[in-house]
Parts: sequence; structure tokens; C-alpha cells
Amino acid sequence: DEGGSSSSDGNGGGKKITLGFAQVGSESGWRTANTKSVKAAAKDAGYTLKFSDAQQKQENQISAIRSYIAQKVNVIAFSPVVVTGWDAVLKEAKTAKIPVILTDRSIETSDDSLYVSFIGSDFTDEGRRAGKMLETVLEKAGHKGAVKIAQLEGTTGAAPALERAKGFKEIMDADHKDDWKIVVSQTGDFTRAGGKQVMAAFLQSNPDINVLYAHNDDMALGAIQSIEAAGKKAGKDILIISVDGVKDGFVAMSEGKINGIVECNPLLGPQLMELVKKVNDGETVERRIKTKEGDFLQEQAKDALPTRKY
Ligand code: GYE
Repeated sequence: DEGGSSSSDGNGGGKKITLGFAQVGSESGWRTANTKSVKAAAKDAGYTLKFSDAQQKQENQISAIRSYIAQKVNVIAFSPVVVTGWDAVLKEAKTAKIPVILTDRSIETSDDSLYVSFIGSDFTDEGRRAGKMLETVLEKAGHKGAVKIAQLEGTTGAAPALERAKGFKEIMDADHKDDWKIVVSQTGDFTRAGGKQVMAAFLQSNPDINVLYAHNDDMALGAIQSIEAAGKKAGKDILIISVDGVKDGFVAMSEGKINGIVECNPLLGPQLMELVKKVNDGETVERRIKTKEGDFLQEQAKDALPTRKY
């Protein structure tokens, strides 16, 4: 079942729940794992899933949500590409009495009644954890002197990009005003190609960069290609911290090319389906559900690799 069309022939006994899910895109390993998790969990729960991939474009997501409203689905869940600009379409859902759940990414709105719950990670905390992790990594590397950081940001205006930058900066401003500096910062759109291209430009303009903070593993993996092409050693000449913890990230870390990864769990499907059921039954649900995750350094990478689930 690809979940792409609405057909489904299961019979769950009672009234079958139809869930409309508007996905961000397929930009990263994280996203691929998230999509798989959602599709599998919907199937296990016996729901009819209408699934769409917005290719990281807000207008595509808005039309997907509109079509779910027109099709009168029971519940809408979506992972908003960016934080702003959702009020109009969410008001339409509210008028149609279709409850909306945010998964993975949050929105900015002045009207809290536009969604019932938000399930996902705390990205600001991930940014802080990345900052703390950099302290450890620098110490382990015996690094002396100025810390010149390149930051590869996620998609512009997306919650994980804004908040991972914010949390990291908090640690910098609090404890490293004098010794750390972000010398370049630009979006790589959460993709490998973006990370590769932007890192190549960074290395041209700032050849003295000695740290890379990438908002996800995929951009770090792309950047590693450019670092190596420039004749430098990833994980040594340039210390690398990233976020997510996808398998390829762990492989690069076990090879010594990434120094630390802040985990962000994409396997939200099962929890989301439970929430969908409660919402559909009219139960009151928690407004904010946070996922649990860990931090990983190089020495843990090899041991952790076989047990990674995404
Ligand atoms: O970190 C990144 C993906 O929203 C948490 O989106 C998600 C982010 C994830 O493209 O790899």
C-alpha cells in the first residue's frame, strides 16, 4: 500500500478513520524514515490514509490540506514546511469541523484553537545540546585557539532551522562570547546537495573554518564531500556536529568524519495514530507531546550502529 491514493479495503470493524497527512517532502533520510513510520502505523491501526508529499513547498501543502477538507477526512495531520502562513487554511478546517494535529514541526499563530495538539521534538533544546556537544568535542580534540564555526541551516523559516540555530546561539552567548564565532551561516535546505554546494562556497570564502554545525545529517554528509574535495579531513581539520542520527550519519561518525550527533527521532507514526484515535473520539489530548532522544559521540557510533532503527 503506497498510501498515495485513498483506496483501502481493510475492515476494522467499526467506522474506519480517514486520516489526511500532508508531508513536507522527501528532502532527507529523516523524512524518508518519518514517512515510512506514518504509512506503516496508519496501516497497522487500520486507518485509511491519504498521503501527499509537498516537495518542501508551502503552497503544495496548503492545497493538499484543502483537498482533505473537501474530501471530508476525519482528521488532518501535517508537518508544516515553514512556521508562518497557516491561519487561513486552518480556519477552513475548523469551519469544516476537522481537527488538525501538527506533527514534527510547529507553527506560529495567534489562534491556538486552530490545532489540537503538536507532537514532535524540542528543536531549541536540540540546538542547546549541539552547543554543549561542541564543548565536549573541542575538549576531546584538544582544540586550542579560536573556534570558527560554519553553520548549515535547515530550510529557511522552518521550525527546526529557526530553533536549532536559536538553541545553539544561546549556549554560545552564555558561555562562549569570546572564543566561538559563527563566521558563515546559510541554508542548505536540509538536503545533501544543498550541504555540499553551500559548504564548497563556505570553504572558498572562509578557508579557516574549523567547525561545522549542520542542522541535519544529510547536509553534513554533503558538506563532507566538499571538505574532502578541498583536501581537508572531515572530523579532524573540521570538527562536525549534526542533528538527526540517521544511519548514514552514524556510518560517517563511525568512520571518524562526524564528531557528534544530536538525535531527533522520526518514528512518530505509532504515537501519532494513537493521538488520531483519541482526537477522532472527541477526547481531550495533550497540547504538546515531546519525543525522547539521546546524544551520541564518535566512540559510541560503532556500537550503536547495528541497533539504529532509521
Ligand atoms: O531534522 C531534517 C528534515 O523537521 C525534524 O526535517 C525535521 C527535520 C529533520 O528534513 O532532516
